[in-house]
Amino acid sequence: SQSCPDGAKRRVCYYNDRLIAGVDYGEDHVMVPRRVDMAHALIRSYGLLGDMARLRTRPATDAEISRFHDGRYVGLLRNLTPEGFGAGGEVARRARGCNVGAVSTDGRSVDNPPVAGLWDYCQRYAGGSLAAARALASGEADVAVNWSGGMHHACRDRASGFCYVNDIVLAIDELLGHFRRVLYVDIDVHHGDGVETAFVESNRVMTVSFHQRTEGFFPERRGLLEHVGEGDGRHRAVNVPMKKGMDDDGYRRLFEPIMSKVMAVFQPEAIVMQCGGDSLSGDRLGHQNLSIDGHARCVGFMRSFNTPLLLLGGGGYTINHVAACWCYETAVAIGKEIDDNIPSHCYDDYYRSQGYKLRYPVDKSLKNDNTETYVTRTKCAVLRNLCELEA
Ligand code: ZL4
Ligand code: CA
Ligand code: ZN
Repeated sequence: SQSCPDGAKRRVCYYNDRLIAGVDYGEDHVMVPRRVDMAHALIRSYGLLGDMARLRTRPATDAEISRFHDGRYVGLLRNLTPEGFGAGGEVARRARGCNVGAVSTDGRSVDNPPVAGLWDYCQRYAGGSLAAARALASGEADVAVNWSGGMHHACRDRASGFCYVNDIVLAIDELLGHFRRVLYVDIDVHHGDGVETAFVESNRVMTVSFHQRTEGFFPERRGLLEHVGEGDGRHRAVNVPMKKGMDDDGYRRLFEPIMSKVMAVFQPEAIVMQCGGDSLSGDRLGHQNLSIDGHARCVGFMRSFNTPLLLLGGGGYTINHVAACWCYETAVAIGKEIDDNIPSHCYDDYYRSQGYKLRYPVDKSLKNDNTETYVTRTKCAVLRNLCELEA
């Protein structure tokens, strides 16, 4: 991994678990784990599996998950079944205390439902991220990929924002056993609050989140420019808040100078990147306007530093867009160009609305509230904070 020039191939390890695709958050819930299977089917149909080593792994153990999570919360998740929950009483009460199944005023819609097979699901996506971290630590891989991971909101003792177990914190913790400094970069449209909080006082982990910061957007009151980390971690939390309608150009004018500066001042030995697909144009929850090229350019940019790189999924609620994006980013990880025409495969029908092309057009009618002045000011403010880390 020391000296492969950019554009050159990388040794890529890839994790996929078919059982994750069957997890059901509820029929009208926006989180659809099947999108990971759709991405996998696309990756296979493009012939990319032959360019990667497949990670063989086991689900994460209770002990591994307990390295970050609270023992009582782990015990609750492990024993939670929709039946036990439905029976009401003690289990449901304890679960609600951990933000699982907390009911909103309409009496049914919840962010974190007590899904069937919940613990198995958590063990599998966390197992994938841990295996990916180990593949980087051992030097087996230059890039390791787990599109089912990236659950950045989960806290030590509670679920949040569709996330129950924080596989990112677990993977970073694993990397810290082998690397002195680990950089976390989060391009999901939401703020990476769970990861930032876990390492807010650490001088060995820098967290960087790019996100939509508008009135009422989840998670509220997080990800402000002035949140820069605390104690030993001061200036090692970086937040890049954006308005609605962010396009490829504006994003790039923030991402590249900020990440170049981060790499220069922090000098990480490993990078973990959360590639949430809800920052793409046309997402059901996000209001940004990135194209697949704009999103993948960020991945390509981080790859170009030749530092061990862990790629994770995250959000993404227009599932055909997300699957196309993660397939494209898998090709970027490998260093292979792929055709825009989607090969015929089992999930074909989902791509009809985008003319069976990988790259779908952005929303030309969406107003970009990120003025040139806003982008310049935000960039300068972030760079100024980062200067504080220079010796
Ligand atoms: C939904 O089930 O802001 C939309 C949106 C539609 C179907 C019909 C139910 C309608 C969740 C979201 C009512 C749903 C209202 N349907 C849910 C404060 C909230 C309390 C719950 O990408 N209501 C909470 C979480 C965010 C809130 C975003 C992003 C995760 C990630 C990484 C998490 N929660 C208001 C919303 C549903 C829907 C269910 C929804 N939830 C949109 N935004 C939220 O960063 C994976
Ligand atoms: Ca983010
Ligand atoms: Zn998100």
